[in-house]
Amino acid sequence: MQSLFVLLPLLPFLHALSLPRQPLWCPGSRNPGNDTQLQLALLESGNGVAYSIIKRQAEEPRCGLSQGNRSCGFGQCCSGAGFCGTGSNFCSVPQNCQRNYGFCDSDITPAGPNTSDDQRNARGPVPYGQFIFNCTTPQTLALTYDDGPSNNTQELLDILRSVGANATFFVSGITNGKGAIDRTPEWINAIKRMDAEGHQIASHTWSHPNLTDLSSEDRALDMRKNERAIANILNKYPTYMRPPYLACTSASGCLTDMNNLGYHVVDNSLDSQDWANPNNLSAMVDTFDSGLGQALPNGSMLLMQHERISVSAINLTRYILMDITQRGWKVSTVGDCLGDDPQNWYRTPARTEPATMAIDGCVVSSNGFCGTLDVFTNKQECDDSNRNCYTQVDDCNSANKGAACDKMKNICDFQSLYCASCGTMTPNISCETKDFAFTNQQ
Ligand SMILES: *[C@@H]1O[C@H](CO)[C@@H](O)[C@H](O)[C@H]1NC(C)=O
Ligand SMILES: *[C@@H]1O[C@H](CO)[C@@H](O)[C@H](O)[C@H]1NC(C)=O
Ligand SMILES: *[C@@H]1O[C@H](CO)[C@@H](O)[C@H](O)[C@H]1NC(C)=O
Ligand SMILES: *[C@@H]1O[C@H](CO)[C@@H](O)[C@H](O)[C@H]1NC(C)=O
Ligand SMILES: *[C@@H]1O[C@H](CO)[C@@H](O)[C@H](O)[C@H]1NC(C)=O
Ligand SMILES: *[C@@H]1O[C@H](CO)[C@@H](O)[C@H](O)[C@H]1NC(C)=O
Ligand SMILES: *[C@@H]1O[C@H](CO)[C@@H](O)[C@H](O)[C@H]1NC(C)=O
Ligand SMILES: *[C@@H]1O[C@H](CO)[C@@H](O)[C@H](O)[C@H]1NC(C)=O
Ligand SMILES: *[C@@H]1O[C@H](CO)[C@@H](O)[C@H](O)[C@H]1NC(C)=O
Ligand SMILES: CC(=O)N[C@H]1CO[C@H](CO)[C@@H](O)[C@@H]1O
Ligand SMILES: CC(=O)N[C@H]1CO[C@H](CO)[C@@H](O)[C@@H]1O
Ligand SMILES: [Zn+2]
Repeated sequence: MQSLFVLLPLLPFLHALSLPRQPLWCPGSRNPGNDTQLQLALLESGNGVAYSIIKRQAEEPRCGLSQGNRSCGFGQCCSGAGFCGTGSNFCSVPQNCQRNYGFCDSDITPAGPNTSDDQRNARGPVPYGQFIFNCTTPQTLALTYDDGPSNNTQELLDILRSVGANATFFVSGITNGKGAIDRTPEWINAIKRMDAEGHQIASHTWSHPNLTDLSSEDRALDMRKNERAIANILNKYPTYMRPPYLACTSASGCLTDMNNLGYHVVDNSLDSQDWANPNNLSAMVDTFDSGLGQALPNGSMLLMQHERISVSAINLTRYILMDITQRGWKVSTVGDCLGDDPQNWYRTPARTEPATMAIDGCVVSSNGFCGTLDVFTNKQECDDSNRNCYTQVDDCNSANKGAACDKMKNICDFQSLYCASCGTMTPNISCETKDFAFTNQQ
């Protein structure tokens, strides 16, 4: 089916304020001529069910702003060009789906208890709820990558590891049809690896909306969804965020909302402009060189790049790392370049349910330690899972992972109580991972 659609190149999503609001190309648009072809092809294949679905769409295919604000039917998404359908050509955000005229990927909610009631105390010296443009530590370069994780993450992490450099990843939860970060093994592994190798994980929202345009409620919802998804992977979520398109005005109440949610709002001191010419390495190198040329010898730089632009994430990063070490500057995370203790970069969610953790998720993750809980469905398995829990605490202690081991032990203790009471009482209460919820000790 897919091959009959007009497949448009998935251009990396761009976010400078200076960009025209309407892209020149039309994401998600379909050529009606090809709709007819699609129907014929399905008829020939004798696939009656698929044909009837497509036919219904063909009869009432239009939706959205340009189409009298018509909404699509249940479960259908309204593409940018105003057609109803399913799949990432119609449903993926931010490019392909018109929100509010049907379903969009942004409407998906990660599993697990929400973070609505979490304490969000301000900690550390870095201001909350206002834009941060510069590093404060002299002679540091903060490398930041938006819109990941992506197909470039692993190679980028290899490059950073080869020189021992730490960077900051502003990750978005469910963009560009890549699947939810906490439900896609590739992205789960990428985010765990970022964390394990000393990089900072920050939020770039769940669905990449223009936050200025949203109501306070929708802003908080989108931020919290990304919190839950990241916490499903790492059992912690960021206190640093970068708004998509750098759009989060004070007048709209966005900055106040970010303050209430406990976020540092990170802009940049130099935009690599990788989005302007995504294949032109020398243009990016020129931009970087002239930015660095204007910096004082004891200055600093907070650079913005895009992870999905391969020439930027891979080639430009290689160039920068070579160049910057010659200058004697240090590459660091945003948190480090602002002098903020790594403990302040994240919060621990008040509530967690292991059954809703990401595939192979950590219930405790810190300093290279990933504590897991084996899934159980009866009392016997609960006890086995609990024994393995304590084994991990011992291993954790042997490896001197400090506070992480105490956190893990707390969870094992909760589980021990749970296993002792489940499956035995009248009425018989179930003994399953999904019914075991624990509270994280702050
Ligand atoms: C569609 O919605 C937009 C924005 O809400 C509004 O400005 C416009 O008048 C509506 N059009 C119709 C035909 O209802
Ligand atoms: C979060 O969970 C609480 C408790 O279950 C519930 O009362 C609240 O409505 C939820 N909030 C959101 C935004 O889902
Ligand atoms: C990422 O890689 C996978 C397989 O390696 C491929 O199917 C997919 O199209 C790629 N995505 C992008 C955005 O390049
Ligand atoms: C990178 O982060 C790790 C873990 O926080 C830290 O031990 C290491 O010193 C950092 N490297 C640099 C160059 O700052
Ligand atoms: C974000 O929304 C605001 C308010 O509607 C608008 O002024 C601004 O241009 C939008 N930014 C982008 C990049 O679309
Ligand atoms: C790439 O950028 C450089 C420097 O801005 C410019 O001179 C060159 O023409 C560009 N190349 C292409 C193919 O656009
Ligand atoms: C950086 O260097 C300039 C010029 O040499 C000097 O005026 C300034 O005080 C220095 N700033 C810091 C933070 O050392
Ligand atoms: C980027 O680096 C790759 C090797 O990793 C190389 O094949 C490619 O030609 C480079 N691209 C540019 C634009 O220099
Ligand atoms: C509770 O159910 C389990 C299996 O589901 C069974 O082995 C156990 O005997 C039951 N206990 C009581 C008190 O009914
Ligand atoms: C009739 C028609 O417009 N056919 C187009 C369908 O889409 C392909 C590209 O996928 C075009 O090459 C055809 O011209
Ligand atoms: C003190 C300092 O370096 N301020 C700079 C922070 O970044 C903005 C945006 O690039 C510059 O305009 C400031 O001069
Ligand atoms: Zn972005």
